[in-house]
Amino acid sequence: MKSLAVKATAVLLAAAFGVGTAYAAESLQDVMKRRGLNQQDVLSAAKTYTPSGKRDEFMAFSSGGQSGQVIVYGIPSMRIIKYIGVFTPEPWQGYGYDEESKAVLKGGWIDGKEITWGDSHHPAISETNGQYDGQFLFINDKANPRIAVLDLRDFETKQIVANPIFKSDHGGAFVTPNTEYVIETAQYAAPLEAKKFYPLEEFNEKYRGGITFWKFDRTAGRIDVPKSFSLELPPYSQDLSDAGKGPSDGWSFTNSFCSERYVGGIERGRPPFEAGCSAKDTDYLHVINWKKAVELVAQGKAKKINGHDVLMMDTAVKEGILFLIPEPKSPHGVDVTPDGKFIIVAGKLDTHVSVYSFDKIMAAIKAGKFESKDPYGIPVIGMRDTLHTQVELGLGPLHTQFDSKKCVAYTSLYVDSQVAKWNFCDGKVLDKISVHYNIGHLMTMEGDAADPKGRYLVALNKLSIDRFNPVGPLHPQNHQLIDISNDKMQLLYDMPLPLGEPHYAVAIEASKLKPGVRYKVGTNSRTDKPHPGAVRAGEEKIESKNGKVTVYGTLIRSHITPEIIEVEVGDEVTINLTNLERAQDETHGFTVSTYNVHASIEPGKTSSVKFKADKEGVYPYYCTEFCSALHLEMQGYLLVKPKGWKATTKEMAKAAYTEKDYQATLKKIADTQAVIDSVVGFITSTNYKDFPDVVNMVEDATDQLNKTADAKAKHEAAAAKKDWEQANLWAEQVFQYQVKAADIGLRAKTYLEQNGAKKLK
Ligand code: RUQ
Ligand code: CUA
Repeated sequence: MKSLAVKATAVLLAAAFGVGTAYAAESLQDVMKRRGLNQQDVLSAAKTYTPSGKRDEFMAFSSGGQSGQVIVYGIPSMRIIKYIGVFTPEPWQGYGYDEESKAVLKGGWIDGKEITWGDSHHPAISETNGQYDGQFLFINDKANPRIAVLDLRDFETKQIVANPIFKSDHGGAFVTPNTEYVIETAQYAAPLEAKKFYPLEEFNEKYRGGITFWKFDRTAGRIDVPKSFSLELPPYSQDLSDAGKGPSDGWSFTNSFCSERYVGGIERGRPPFEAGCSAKDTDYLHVINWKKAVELVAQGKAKKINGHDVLMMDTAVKEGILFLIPEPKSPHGVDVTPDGKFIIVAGKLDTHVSVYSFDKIMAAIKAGKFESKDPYGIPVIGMRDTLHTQVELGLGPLHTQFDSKKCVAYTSLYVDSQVAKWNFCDGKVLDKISVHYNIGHLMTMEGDAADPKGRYLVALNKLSIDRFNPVGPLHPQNHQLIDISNDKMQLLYDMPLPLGEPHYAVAIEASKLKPGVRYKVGTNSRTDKPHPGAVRAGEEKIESKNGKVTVYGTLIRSHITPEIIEVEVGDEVTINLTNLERAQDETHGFTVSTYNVHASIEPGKTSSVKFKADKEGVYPYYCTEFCSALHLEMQGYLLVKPKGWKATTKEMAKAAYTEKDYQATLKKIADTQAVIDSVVGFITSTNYKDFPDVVNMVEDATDQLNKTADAKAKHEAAAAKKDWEQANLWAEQVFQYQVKAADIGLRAKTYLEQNGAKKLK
């Protein structure tokens, strides 16, 4: 202790007299020297560092890979801002632990079975006229073919739909230019009929690929399942897709691999899939007239498979809505240029990217100029007749994204671990940059849209090997931020992503997102409708009949109403809770000991948890978010009583409060009121009404103060009866409301001071 004190004194003296360099403030040069940074590093830091309180220009939505979640982060800071539970239960948000989200997850059950994991690959932001509109996000699950809908007003998953005919998917989610449809394509071919077995010997005849067009109802914010349909496709391992836009609107494009239709079989002495699926020099780009397909389905030309409309291949061929074009070799990505004129395909085993001209494709179709038919009778258009150009980029080209600058594209080179910048109009390579290591997807700002924003590129690297401090054999993935605003690309930042393998990400201008701060009181956030279990303050109740106990409760700092729930063993218990807070960021959580339930209840939301009280005993419940100074006291007891248990007459223990205690509490209330009055005086002396956030806080504080009236009446009534225990406790409750009001008031005052509020005269 003594030596510490001596040290502290020395430091103070040194600071006061400027003695010794160790204690002087470091200059930028000092820091650069100490941390071994060069000019370039400092420039990168300046381009990415986001000071406290400042926000990012873009928001990225990344697939969470095998976590089945979505990861939200800011660009250029690369700060992770949220994880969103999508295909997988996510405890923080109560996702999969409250009844409302369980209903969403249940939409993703397949063959009546619960699936608790997902392999999420491709997120897509909703578009209006080919431009990101920031309203919805879609993402697919490859392992269990499903599509999820997230609403960007609250960043919550609202719907999961399971594909009715596929066993896997990869090419999803991609949206048409006005989000009329969300596209999902099968990956590994299988029989389309549910639970139908055919041997691999019948692969060519009975196994099929396909493409599903999920109808999106923007007003409802949900996929309209009955209005959705699919197109039967050959068993060619359809891979990624993209929708045409501008001149190519109405068409969609899907690349494929393994058009060899190889079925593997190492154990039968055959070469493995990797050999058999890459034997041919070309695979097929699928060209589909989806607008015409919609009409055909409306005309009743689809066949029902598993209750779902499917346009069969022979219909598609007869009606002229499905064509193939050879594409080299084992391709992976397909991307339509922002102007909608070209379709870019990259072959994993070819060093080129191929740029197809939409005009040329249309001309060939119109002229009926086909080089052949595939085994299923689908017309094949000659590659030479449709190519605009081919550009040699490097080894393992995969995905392409676009710049705000005309004709400029970026393609990931998996094997070379590079990003190539090139011009798709004149076919020239412009620049290359190395990334670490093995880049899969890449993403530019709004790089899928008709009007990309340029500025930044993120390389989604599959390996990170030596980039970060080692954490055992399983490494995080590495998202590298690259500045693309100049001729030469510049690497700015490495972000480890430790939550599955994020395949793809999309980024949108932050100003386009308009998330809410609270729900209308009593909202079921998963349906966006009023929750039947919602109640207002004072309406809380517990109903019990026929072995079912239903609690209608509320949450507000810092108590749960009710605080005691009594049930009999074997009862089915449903606890509905409404968060009555209006204050921003005042979330309460809720759990009951050992019953495996949890809810995150944001201001205005109503959530419910349900369980069978199958164990006798005493189970505390509590709020799981540190919401206020008395958060730990935000608690209650679930009493699970033995069958037929009779209450005794024993009274609860009383605390021996006296009149003196009551008077002391009253004094505390008066002092606190003086603080509140001075804060209110400060706020109202400024132009606070010009600050919407402060107006909200003032409303919240007033809400809290309004609650004191009832508690005051109660303590005065008790005092009149000389019941000092009740009088003192209700007076304490008045004080608690005051503390919360004062807390909000002080936050408002600080906000005004920091944001340049002006004094009114
Ligand atoms: S994947 S590395 Cu999109 Cu699933 Cu390409
Ligand atoms: Cu509410 Cu802690």
